[in-house]
Amino acid sequence: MAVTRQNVWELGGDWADTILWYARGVAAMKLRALAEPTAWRFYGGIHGFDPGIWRQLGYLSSSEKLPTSANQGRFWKQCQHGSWYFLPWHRGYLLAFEANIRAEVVKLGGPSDWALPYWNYFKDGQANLPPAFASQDWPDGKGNNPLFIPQRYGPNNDGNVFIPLDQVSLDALSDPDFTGVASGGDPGFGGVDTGFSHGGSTFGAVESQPHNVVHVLVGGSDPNTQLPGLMSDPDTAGIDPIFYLHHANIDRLWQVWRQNPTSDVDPTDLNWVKGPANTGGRVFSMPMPDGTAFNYTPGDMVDLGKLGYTYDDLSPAIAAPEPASRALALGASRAAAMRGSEMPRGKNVELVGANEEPLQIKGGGIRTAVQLDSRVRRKVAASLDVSGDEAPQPDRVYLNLENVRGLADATSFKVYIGLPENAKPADHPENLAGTVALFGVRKASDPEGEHGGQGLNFVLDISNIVDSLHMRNALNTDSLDVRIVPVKPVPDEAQITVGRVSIFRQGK
Ligand SMILES: [Cu+2]
Repeated sequence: MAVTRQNVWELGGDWADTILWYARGVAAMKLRALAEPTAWRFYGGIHGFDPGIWRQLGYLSSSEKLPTSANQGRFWKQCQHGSWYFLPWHRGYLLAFEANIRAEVVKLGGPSDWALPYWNYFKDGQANLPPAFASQDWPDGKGNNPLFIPQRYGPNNDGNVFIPLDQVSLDALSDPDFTGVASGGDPGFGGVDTGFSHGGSTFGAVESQPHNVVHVLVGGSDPNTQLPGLMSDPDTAGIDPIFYLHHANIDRLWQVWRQNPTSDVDPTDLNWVKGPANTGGRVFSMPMPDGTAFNYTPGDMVDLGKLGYTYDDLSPAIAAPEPASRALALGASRAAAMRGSEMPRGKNVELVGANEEPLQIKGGGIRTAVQLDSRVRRKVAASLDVSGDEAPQPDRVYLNLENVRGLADATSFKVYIGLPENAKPADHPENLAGTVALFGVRKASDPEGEHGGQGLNFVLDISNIVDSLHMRNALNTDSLDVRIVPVKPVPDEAQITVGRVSIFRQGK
């Protein structure tokens, strides 16, 4: 029997049956001891676990028995980030989680077709945290609502949780490639080729935006202690019941992307299809309500029909790109009009320029100058001057923030390029390259961690901005101004640094 995951804001009330049953299922999982594989916090530990942070936040007591080392080794610290496994790993995680909740629901006399709802913060009027998650009480007014957690601070760190739409985007959906390149160009919709990657360094487009940004917007950080909200850190995110509704939306976007006519297909490379186990890495494995383990590969995760579920709405939620002829009529450059057709991208990646020194991001932000190599810059300019129908695809241009390190995951910044001297960034949305959030930065900066503290890399597509600079003759310059503007002021203790700001071209 196929089940349908529904929009949480359209269930017919704040405490519609689907939500009420979710709360009862969560409550049942929360009653179990941490060491039981179907316990609530055990499921959080599958995503990520850090005993120090769990203790600080009150989710682990020092006397508590941890899961057996066999169960920790098999199930815990599994989430795949900064990787082409990001989407399929989380799809299997949600399926198993949903099966556990459904088993509780059925035990309590609820519907056997219960399905996890999703939160589509992009839809009109749906940017607020669904009310059942914001209330400390059950609908009958009794306290201890299991969907409520206190460590959810929101975009202003005041406990009001909503998604400001100027900080999120669905641009990832127009990336035609699932997987991209790890060397400064397009990372693809779904991420770059990695092995088992529990905290990778380069994010795919949909993981970066909206996934990471929504995580830290919901989680925020405690204004008094600066500790992250649960959703702001991958080692605690899976303990927050809203996590699963956010990820159901990301999972839905994968299916929306697949149905997009300009999208390529999911990878066919065996290292993707068979997962990290193909090269000797860990098996993706989830504990099921009957005591068995559900082992899966990315290849098992591509067909919703076979997996037995769908979504009530798979419409794109963004306008399709303008056809080239109409884009030209609207005054777009020829290069932009051609890019609108979203042909597969050339795989040649070349450095156009970089800034000179690492940057510390604090307070209200910082500016730096990216020195451009004149030869490569001219190549970019020439590719933008396309003419005729047989012309090659114009170059794409990417801004990279490399080796971003620090301690505060709930940090996000807006990145602007080519701003005029003395301009106020907020007055120039046309120069905004994008918003990035540092979900995972603490782990990625740990010298003992998976990548030796190399930090995170962010890749922003700036093709259209470069194109319009070129049209205004403003690209004919030796350096390009880049401004990094924190969304909220960054305290010095956060120790946020950017190793290098670079610009790459990608094309023929
Ligand atoms: Cu996530």
